Amino acid sequence: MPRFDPRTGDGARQALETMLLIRMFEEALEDLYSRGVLHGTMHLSIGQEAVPTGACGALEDGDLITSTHRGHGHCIAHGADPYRMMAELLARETGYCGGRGGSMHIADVAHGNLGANGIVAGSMTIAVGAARSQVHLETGRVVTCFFGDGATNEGAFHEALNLAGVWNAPVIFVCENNQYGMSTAVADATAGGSIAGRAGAYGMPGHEVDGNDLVAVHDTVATAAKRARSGEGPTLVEALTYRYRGHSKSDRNLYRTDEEIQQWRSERDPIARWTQRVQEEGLLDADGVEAARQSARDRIRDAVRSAHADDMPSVESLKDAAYA
Ligand SMILES: Cc1ncc(C[n+]2csc(CCOP(=O)(O)OP(=O)(O)O)c2C)c(N)n1
Repeated sequence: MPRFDPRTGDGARQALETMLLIRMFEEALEDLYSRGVLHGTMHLSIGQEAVPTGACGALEDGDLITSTHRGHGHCIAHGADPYRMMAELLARETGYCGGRGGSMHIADVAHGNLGANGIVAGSMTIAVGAARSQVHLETGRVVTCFFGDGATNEGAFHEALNLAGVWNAPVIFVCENNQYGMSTAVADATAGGSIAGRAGAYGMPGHEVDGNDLVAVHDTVATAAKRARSGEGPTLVEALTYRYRGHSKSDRNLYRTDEEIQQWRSERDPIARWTQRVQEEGLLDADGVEAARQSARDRIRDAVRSAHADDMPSVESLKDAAYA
């Protein structure tokens, strides 16, 4: 059974709270960064929350995911603890990688998250290998592989889809098409006009879906997961979405207009749309919405406070996690 059904009151609340957690987690990161408390760079997925939330909500506990450089949403939606994520970003011993990896290296193997990956398309072949293992080990698990539109012009994308097709591997490829790979618009870099359309070359179904529509993402991935679990093979899902923030902290947004960003924010925001829809459909009332908001706010505030109070790794432990 999928983790939640967004058409029930409980599922609607879970979906809302997860999207809010992702957004508030990243807003907290921005705040910490601007105050000089958090160092390095990071890639925020604010605006894209319905993709990981809908996709991971359609999976079962025990299923696997692979992630990207923009992976906070994948982590949270697949069950990671925001406190341990925050500790990782604040370079604390209690973080997922003992504070040594930061944003782009968080893995949460206990919940089936095989990890973020700083190499564009780098997790795609890992996902196919993991899916092949599930077949050999007869676990009945499926693997959801998240990647960006920029990854679809890397060799690894084509190798991964080809091998998944040849092996009939239980993978769901979820492309988060947020319209840009750094400053390059999808249309300027992608032949053929459609990422989902590439699925046909590898013998699998391809679906384009509104990535800011929680239910559309959930249902498409649920269908793909069912297909993968029953041995019918992989699916490619192209989820159309948008990132409001720059590519990373050094982006000055010179390749797009403020109007474009504002249009997505005001007309297509996934959280605003879901909040409105659940109330219109009577799944949650205003108090239920506020309770989800308050719960997410409390969890993020506790995560920041607790992580902040933790120790940084000692100098003596510097080499503990070095393998070469
Ligand atoms: C193999 C490789 N090439 C280039 C880079 C530099 N790089 C980091 S993120 C990025 C853009 C990726 O775009 P996309 O896959 O669409 O993901 P998004 O950032 O939009 O989420 C690039 C080119 C990299 N990390 N790895």
